[in-house]
Amino acid sequence: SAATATMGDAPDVGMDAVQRRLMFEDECILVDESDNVVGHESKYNCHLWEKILTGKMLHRAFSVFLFNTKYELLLQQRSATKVTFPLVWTNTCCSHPLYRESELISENHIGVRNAAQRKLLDELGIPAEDVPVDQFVPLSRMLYKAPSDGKWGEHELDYLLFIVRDVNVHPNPDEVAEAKYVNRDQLKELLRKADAGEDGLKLSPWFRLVVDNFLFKWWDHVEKGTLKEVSDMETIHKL
Ligand code: DMA
Ligand code: MN
Repeated sequence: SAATATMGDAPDVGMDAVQRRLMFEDECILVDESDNVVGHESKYNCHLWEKILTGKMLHRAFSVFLFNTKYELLLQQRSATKVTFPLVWTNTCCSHPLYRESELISENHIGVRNAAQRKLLDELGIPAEDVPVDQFVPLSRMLYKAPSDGKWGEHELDYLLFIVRDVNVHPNPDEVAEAKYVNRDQLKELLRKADAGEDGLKLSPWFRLVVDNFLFKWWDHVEKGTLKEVSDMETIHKL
């Protein structure tokens, strides 16, 4: 309880109850740098910067980039109650495949696809039938590490999944402060504002890595319907 918490635990005292539950219920998949499963650990421990620095908390994650059929990209602003990276703007949906049978299936990346479908519903209210698992195009994997505020951070092996579909969106306020579609010019304007520190606008570090290394090149293939040609699930990009 708050009364018995030590000063060192002080940041957890104010942790949102919904996010706290997920921190202890979600069991993430620990991997090595080649993406072999080596164990599992609570979402809470996986995101403690002090533990990340030991090098033992690398876990599997995914990042969905959803485009409508006008080829606009759906972005979200994370809710103020997120423990890591609150209020930053980022790609459509991110989370972790969990240490459970349905999300550990490696064949055709089914486990990660199942997790993506689960979280698109949870975060954005997108019905599963609007995002059939076979419609995700896994494009690549990237490995990155990034501190958040205070004692939290990320160290992930992140599957980048693209999908082009018109969908129903009903954001869950526990997860998402705002959601909006952007075209390329609108995204460039967001990048400019974030770089200039205008409007207090912040982007997530993983979204920035994808933007800087891959996104605009892949966007061409979204428009041409040739995404599968640029898929490379053999390489793990260390960024
Ligand atoms: C974790 O996302 C995954 C990436 C790629 C940053 P998250 O913090 O949004 O996870 P969750 O939605 O499970 O809290
Ligand atoms: Mn993570």
